[in-house]
Amino acid sequence: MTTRVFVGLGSNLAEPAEQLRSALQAMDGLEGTRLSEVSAFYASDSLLPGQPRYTNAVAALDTSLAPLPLLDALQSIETGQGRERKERWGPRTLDLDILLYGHQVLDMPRLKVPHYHMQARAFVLYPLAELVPADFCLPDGRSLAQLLAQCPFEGLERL
Ligand code: A4P
Ligand code: MG
Repeated sequence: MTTRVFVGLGSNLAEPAEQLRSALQAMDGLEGTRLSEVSAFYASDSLLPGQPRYTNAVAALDTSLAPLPLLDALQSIETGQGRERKERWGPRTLDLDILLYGHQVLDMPRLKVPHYHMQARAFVLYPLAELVPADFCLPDGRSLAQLLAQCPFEGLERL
């Protein structure tokens, strides 16, 4: 049995679009996992001033990996692509966030799903909207349409 998972990809160092493409390929190669769909790539300013612009996208995976093994696998892809964890929110070659894992709500020390900031980030919500039906809802019942209405597209550049 597989679960539909949405992963947010972000990079603002070392050829961001290439980083995203490599990560998509790596995710498709994970055990029990198939990359099903990918959004367009989007550029936007960093939420922290003084950092390079980000490239972001969202991918839909179908995976038989349980949540924590999937997180481990995504973190090894980040590390494999040269991610160094120095400061929280620092510039990074690759950030892979589990946005949604089926309709599950997970509150573990290492893994919180839905991802804590996704409901207010245009660079997550607009690419996600490309991959789901118009009436899609988060596990807490909030509709994606409602979240999009509160989150202006302004500042996002579709690449
Ligand atoms: N963790 C908990 N829940 C999850 C989850 N659902 N998915 C834990 C992935 N990881 C999760 O993450 C820190 C820890 O969160 C992990 O060890 C994991 O156990 P991290 O990726 O090492 O740290 P981080 O990315 O620096 O922190 P965080 O809060 O994830 O930062 P964000 O939210 O990713 O923000 N501007 C633009 N335009 N685009 C961006 O992508 N990203 C950031 C970083 C800032 N500004 C940005 C962007
Ligand atoms: Mg992260």
